[in-house]
Amino acid sequence: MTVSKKFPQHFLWGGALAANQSEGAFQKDGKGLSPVDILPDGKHGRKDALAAPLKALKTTYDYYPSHESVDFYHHFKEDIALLAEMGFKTFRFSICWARIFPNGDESEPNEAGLSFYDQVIEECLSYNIEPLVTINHFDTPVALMVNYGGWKNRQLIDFYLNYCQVLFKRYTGKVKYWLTFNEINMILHIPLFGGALDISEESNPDQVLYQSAHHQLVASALATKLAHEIDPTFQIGCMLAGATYYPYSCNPKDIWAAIEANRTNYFFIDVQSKGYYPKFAERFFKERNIQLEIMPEDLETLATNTVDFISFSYYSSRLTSDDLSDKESTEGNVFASLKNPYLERTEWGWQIDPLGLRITMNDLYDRYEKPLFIVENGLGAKDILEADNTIDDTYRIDYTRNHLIEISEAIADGVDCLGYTSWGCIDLISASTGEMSKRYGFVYVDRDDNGNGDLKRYKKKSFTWYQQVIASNGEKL
Ligand code: BGP
Repeated sequence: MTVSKKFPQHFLWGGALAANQSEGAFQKDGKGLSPVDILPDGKHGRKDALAAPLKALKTTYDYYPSHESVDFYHHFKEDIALLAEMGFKTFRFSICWARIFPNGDESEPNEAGLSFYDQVIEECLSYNIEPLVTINHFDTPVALMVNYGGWKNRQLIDFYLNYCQVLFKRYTGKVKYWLTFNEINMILHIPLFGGALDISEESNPDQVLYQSAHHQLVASALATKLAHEIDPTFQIGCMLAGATYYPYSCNPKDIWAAIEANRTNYFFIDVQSKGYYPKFAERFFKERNIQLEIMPEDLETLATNTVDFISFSYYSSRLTSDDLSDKESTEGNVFASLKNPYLERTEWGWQIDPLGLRITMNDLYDRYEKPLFIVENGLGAKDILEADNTIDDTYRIDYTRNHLIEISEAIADGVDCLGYTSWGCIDLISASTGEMSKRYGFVYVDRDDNGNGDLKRYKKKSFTWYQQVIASNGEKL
């Protein structure tokens, strides 16, 4: 089946990776430890390690999936050539903070780390691929957690800005699109990834989480200011783990529960896009005994340095109710959702809801009226490499096509959408489970959950399909 849809002329088609899940080479060229480097895979206690990372740091595990990962560090030329062959207009990747500042607090950067990203960026530009850079994708150096307590410490704002300054100056004229923090709302759900935080011993974790979030929001605003001073053509985006919550029923109590759940996500983008804390935050903080320490200049900083565009990830809608006790739930992107009887689920239990993407896009655009960028979306599935080296991932083609159809519908609704980067365009390690077998890519990487495999790359069936989608600017879906 081929569907024809309309997309804007300069729509940025592409895909996304993140350093912490693809690079490997975890100690190469002076790199410091990243949060993911201290974690085992799911079978060996990843969940417990995420919940108490300082303890995990002192533990020795049999296997650390990130240490070699899919070794993008040594395969980037071959990988970017494959992306170019698919016709990518943009490539989203992240810079690993600990490659540039191994301990996070040095004043001078590590030249060897920078030279790696010089090469990645040059490689993209040589194919006319627009780099879309995430400055911090779950990647605050572990040393900042150990020595400063992570983002709960206000000093991290300065360390982050020093890091940003190095990147902005070095890549002016080469990189235009920047994202300050990947899925900034994830700090509430995976504090190690989101904020290099260990909250296992905290008496009021909410206080720590929201104080840390405040520091990141100020850091993001100051980075936006700095970016615009260094290069006024820079486009700075926030990044949300998106997806609208639906109410379980038309019971007004369920409607209210959904409003409240959505607000926990909007909270972040309200600050980054509107420039001030939403009114509902006052009551929310009071009821949870959260007292934010806000410096007098912070509110002005937030107000005058809002983002240029809003990016987000979307894997599935979410469902909630006033009474969760008698209802079945299912896995989702980090946090579980109630099971929606109208939706099918992936092998990992994530619900599949393409129309939910149109709904989320309309919600976000109605609320903020700024250009959107879908920077993560995709299907995590078990792929089979056949004896003839082919991979038939028709299910991934169907998933992606159905989501692209809804994006084009949202564009027809009037939403301004800059582009689409599908997640894990080359197979990589799953963030939540540490598995390799949860694959998202158009390119298969020969590696299994135990670290076996020769890392060879193979094109999946979806590779050719996506190539034709891009070549036709969405007219052949
Ligand atoms: C998002 C993260 C990504 C990515 C994705 C898929 O939350 O930004 O890093 O991993 O989810 O999740 P998983 O890898 O757990 O399947």
